[in-house]
This record gives sequence, C-alpha cells and structure tokens, in this order.
Amino acid sequence: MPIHNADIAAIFSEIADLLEIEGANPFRIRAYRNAARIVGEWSRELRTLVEHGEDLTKLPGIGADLAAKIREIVETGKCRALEKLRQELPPAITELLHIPGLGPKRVRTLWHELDIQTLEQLARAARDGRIRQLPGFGAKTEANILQAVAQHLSQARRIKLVTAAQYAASLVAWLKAAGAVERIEVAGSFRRARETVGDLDLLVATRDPAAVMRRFTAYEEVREVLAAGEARGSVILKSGLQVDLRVITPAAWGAALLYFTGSKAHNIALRKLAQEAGLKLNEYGLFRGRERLAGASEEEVYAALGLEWIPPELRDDRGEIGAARAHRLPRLVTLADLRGDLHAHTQATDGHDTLAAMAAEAQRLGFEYLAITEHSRRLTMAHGLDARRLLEQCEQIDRLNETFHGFRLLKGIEVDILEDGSLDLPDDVLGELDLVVGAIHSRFELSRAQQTERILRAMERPFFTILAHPTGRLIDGRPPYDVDMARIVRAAKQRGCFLELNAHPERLDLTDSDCLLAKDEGVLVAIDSDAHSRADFAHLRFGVGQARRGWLEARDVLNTRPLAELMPLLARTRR
Ligand code: DGT
Ligand code: CA
Ligand code: CA
Repeated sequence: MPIHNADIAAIFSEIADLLEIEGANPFRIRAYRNAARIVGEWSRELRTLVEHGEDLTKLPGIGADLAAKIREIVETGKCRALEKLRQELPPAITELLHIPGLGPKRVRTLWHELDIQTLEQLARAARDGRIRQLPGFGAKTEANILQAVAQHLSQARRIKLVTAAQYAASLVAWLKAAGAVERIEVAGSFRRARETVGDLDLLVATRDPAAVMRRFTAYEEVREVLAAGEARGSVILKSGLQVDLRVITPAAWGAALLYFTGSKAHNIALRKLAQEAGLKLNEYGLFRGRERLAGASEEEVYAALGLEWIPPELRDDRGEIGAARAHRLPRLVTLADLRGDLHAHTQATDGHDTLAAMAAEAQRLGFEYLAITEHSRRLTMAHGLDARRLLEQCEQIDRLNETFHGFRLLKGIEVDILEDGSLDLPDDVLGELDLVVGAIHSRFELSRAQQTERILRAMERPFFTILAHPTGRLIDGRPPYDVDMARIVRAAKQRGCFLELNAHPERLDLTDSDCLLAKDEGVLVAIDSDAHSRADFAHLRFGVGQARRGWLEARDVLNTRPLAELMPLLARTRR
C-alpha cells in the first residue's frame, strides 16, 4: 500500500509522543517532532523520492537514522522503533494527548501517579476529583479536562485540507490510470477549500461505470467497502478517511458536480430558485417537466437559473447567489496574483534553508520580493535574533540584493509581542527594517479583554506593519486565543497596518469570516507562507483558498502589489 507523507509524519509524531511520555532525551524527541512536521508538510511524496533512490538526508532535519526509518516505512509500512515503544507503554496512552492542555509531561504524571491509561480512566479520575490533587493540576484544570474529554469523545474526526489533498491525489491518479475515465473531480468541501474535510466526494464521468467502480474498490488503500453499486460507491481508506464515489454520464457532469460540491445550504438555495421558476434542479440536471434544460456544465446550469458561474469557495449561501444574479461576484484572488511573500524564516533561526536558497526559490516562483522575518530574541527555542544578529542579517541581505535583478529581499522580523503589548526589540532597531511583523507566541490564555488590549497596544508602536497569525490557533492542536477580531480590524484600519492570513495549512488564520471583516473595513490582508524551508512556499495555495472563501480579491491583498507599490504602503505604517 502506498505510504503518504502524512502516514510517515504520524509515525514520527507518535514516536516523539511516546518518547516524551517515557521521559527520553529531549534532543531525540525534538528530532522526531521536527521530522514529523517537515515530512507532513513536504509537498512531494517521499515515497517517490525513495522509489527513485534519492538521498533523503538532503531534506532539512533528516539525518541518516531518520532517512533509514523513512525508507523502512515506505517499504514495509511499519517502523520497528515505534512497535518497540508501543510494547513498552500502555497501548492507548497517546489518545490522552489529544486532550487540549495535556502534553506528554502531564500524561506521564497521570500515568505514573494515578495509573491513567485511557480516556475513560481519565474522565473517571476527573469526576472523582483525583486529578486536582496532583502537583501542577488543580481544580480548574480538572474541570477543563473533564469537559475536553466529553467533547473529544463526541467529535467526528475531520482531516486537514493538506492531508486530504495527498490522499485525493493518489486515488485520482489510480482511477485515471484505468483509462475509462473521461472527467474526474474531487467535489464536496474539498473543492470548496474548507480548512478541514469530513470525507472526500469523488466524481467520475465515464461510459463504462462498472470498470471504474471495480477499479475504485480494488484500490490498495481501501480498508472496507461500504457500498459498490452501479452509480455510487463508498469506501473507508486505511487512514480512516471515507471516500464517496459517484459515476455519471458526461451529459449530467455539470449538474452532478454542482450538486456534490455543495454546500448543502447553497444547493437548497439554488433549488428554491429553480422551483420559483417552475423548474426542477437535481444531480441529473435542470428540468422543465421531463425536458433537460441544462446539465452538461456548471456554467450552463447557473446560466439557465439567471446566474453567473459561482466559484466553489463562495458556495455557502452567504450572499453569493444575489451577487451572481446582479453580476457583482468578486473576482477572487488567485495564486498567480501574488507578487511576493512577506513572512519567511531561514537557518538563522528555526528555518532549514539559507538566505540565498530561500531567495533563489522565491525567484524561481516568479516573485518580485521576499521578506525575511526571523523570530526575535524572546523565542529562545527558535534561536530568536537579538539586535546584533538581526543587523548582521540585514548586511547579508544588502549584499545579496546587489546581485539580484528584478527581485529584492526585504528586511523584516517576526517580533514577539510581549505580554504588556510591547515589542521584543527596541524601536531604533525595528526602524532599520522594511517591515515589522508582530506575533504572539506566549500567554495564550489571557482573557479576551487583556489579549485584545495587548495586540492593540503592539499595533500602536511606531514600527508595526503586519499582525501575524492573528488568532494563534492550530487546526489540529490549539484553539484560537480569545480576541475581539472586529476591534482589531478596526484598529488596523485606523493605524494603517495590515493583517496576515497565515497560509500554513495548520494555521489558516484569519478564518474566512475574519477575511470578510477585514475586507469590509478596507484592511489589506497579507497572504504569507511563514515558510521554514523552500518547499513551504507550496503552502501559499491553501492561504489563497482560504482568502477566496473570505471573498478577497487581488486588490484586497497586500502582496499582490508590485514592489514599487508595496514599498510606499509599508513605509506609511512607520511613524
Ligand atoms: P464534509 O464532507 O463534512 O467536509 O462536507 P461536504 O460539504 O463535503 O458534505 P458531504 O460530503 O456530506 O456531501 C457532499 C455534498 O453533497 C454537499 O456539499 C452537498 C451535497 N449534499 C449532501 N447531502 C445533501 C442533502 O441532503 N441535500 C442537498 N441539497 N445536498 C446534499
Ligand atoms: Ca465531503
Ligand atoms: Ca460525502
């Protein structure tokens, strides 16, 4: 069975968790954690690299030992190091790590002190009031744990778009290779670019449905076939992801694509529109009586309803249908509109590539500029820069810039916003830079009022250009910190500074509705990769997807500006 990057990442991450619960050497743990992150986000499948015999140690953070493990996983589907650890520790203990607030250290304490090995045991101990008695826990933590366990047990699992994209790509390639496929598309929430997807909805147009269905159920990654009829099939992959397949005739392609792209709310609104015109809309077409008026393409169906074609990211019944009727749909931003990137790291801090390598990749992508924004000194674990190292980097950038034509590295910093809203470097240092990206990396638990004040105060500093990842959430791991986003957007407008939509597939904050807020207020959004390696520029497409869900056009986005227009915009934020 083909191994995806997400599978390898999951193994490394489980090893790191288990090692940490076991109390192993922190450097070893960190090596696995880094490897999990890098592998999980690598845009090319490592399986292919292994098959081509490429040297895996060229990947950032991957030494000979990890490279051998990747090869082992790709070739055998297993990792002996993990199996060994699993034997040493209780089988379900990593489940406990899914509870927000429980890191490996706490899990270790719970295990050693109270012999808690499962979520059920955890809930029972919390109910019995035994957890609050442990050092470092307390009654509040106990209550939080109880609530989190209940929520976790009731929650259906959704997977990140970046992971779904990898599973989808290899299944689509497998089906295409069958030959009978005329058209194929992943519809549903995937096509609408939602941050996470519940399942994949695959659509195939073919004149040989039986052949396609046979090939679908014969896919190596299928764990269980739930249904396999003439026109529809449903399977569960080994990863646990469900895939629904509809097989249709080419004449109904557009109607089916429209229907299975959804959202459900959008479909219902369209159907109502059809009914009001005395028509009937379903997955086979748009009908008057038995006559099919439209169905071969989405454009045709929308047109027959008096609408412009609506981009999938807008299909949420949030005003898009009225806009399509009035010819007022936004011209959504595309990846090709981006002229550069305003948030990236290098080896100088926790990135994996050199300044020169990052610049070369940005140029290869056709960018006019790339801002280097390392962490500041407070983030010691990321080797954050102090004033001296920052100024050294600026000199390096100056030297490199002399060698470029039609491209420029911008001097920046991702400066820590401290708890009192001050910035982690003095103004005279920040004033030397082209831009200052401010971000919160600590004290996520402050109250809404305090957190909002903290950010507003930071924005008031004389040199503050962009607020990075404005809510700090990690889709799989950490809820957003509590902030009054409407106030922050208004303050950004008054201050003339910008908000970042962080394109990292685990972050993607701003959310779609935050983007709408920014657009309404006229605050420009920077769609930034937050790249920690050359490969990470591939994340930008997820940021663009999110921006499109938020109705953003090229003119609403800061880094669609050519350099000559960007520089005055950045300069205007300086006081
Ligand atoms: P997900 O899978 O939870 O991320 O979200 P979706 O939007 O992919 O939902 P899913 O997989 O249940 O269904 C795919 C599409 O099929 C959905 O977006 C719209 C369409 N659909 C499903 N059920 C209904 C329904 O009851 N009524 C209508 N009008 N459309 C439906
Ligand atoms: Ca779906
Ligand atoms: Ca589905």
